[in-house]
Amino acid sequence: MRIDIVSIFPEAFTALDVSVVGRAKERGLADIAVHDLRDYTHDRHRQVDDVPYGGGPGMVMKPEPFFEAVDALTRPGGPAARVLLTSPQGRRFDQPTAERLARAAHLIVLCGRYEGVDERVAIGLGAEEISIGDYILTGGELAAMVIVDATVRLIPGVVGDERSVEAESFTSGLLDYPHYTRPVEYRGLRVPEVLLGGHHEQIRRWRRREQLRRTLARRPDLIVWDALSDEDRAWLREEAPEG
Ligand code: 9D3
Repeated sequence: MRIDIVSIFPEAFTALDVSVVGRAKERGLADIAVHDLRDYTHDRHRQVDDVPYGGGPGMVMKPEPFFEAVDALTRPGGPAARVLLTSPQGRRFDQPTAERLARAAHLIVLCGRYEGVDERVAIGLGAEEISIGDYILTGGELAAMVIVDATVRLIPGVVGDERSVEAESFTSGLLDYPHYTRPVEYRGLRVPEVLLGGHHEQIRRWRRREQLRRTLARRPDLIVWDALSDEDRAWLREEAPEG
């Protein structure tokens, strides 16, 4: 997969050179390039923003550098590129979106900044606006890195053990159970006894119960009651007797 990122802060993307994405780059599974939006301006000041029509605070990113960047990065005869625009107004990025993007041959990620981006970028470039969540960032660069990280790890061969990625599509939709490793006691905190015994059925039931308990406490929105077993539902009713 080819990924082009366009930003006024290209140096922010060194974070993508480490870990799983970095290895994917090295191994040629993801061809990721970062481009300075200002390289697609033509004026002496390399201006990428201007005052908003209609007035109001802040600056708006000009359309022309984005259009020229996408033109330059879309090879004629090459695979049709999907163009993304990071934006607080976008659809919320989630795992199904990452799975959809991972099937693309070429992604171009445009990073917004300032108060916003001229609306013609979304309309004229067919750019899909994507937000990463309901909190305010200072710009789209971190959002772009989140999107690229979540997408690249789904490319076949990128994550070392293919089974861990496969397993994700079969997960319960619950939060994970607590994990422990050695030592068995640290600063007075002990590993739960059930994990030390090697009784696999007991361990499986304990972990399932912990998953249900945590999900109910922290992410009740994730619980699909109809998808649970009678035993699961009974456990959950113990946790939340009034529910
Ligand atoms: C507080 C300013 N807002 C209303 C006047 C508008 C605003 C503009 C630009 C708020 C944030 C930003 C910068 N954020 C992004 O470009 C962004 C973002 C985000 O803030 N949260 C989650 N996902 C994303 S994707 C891009």
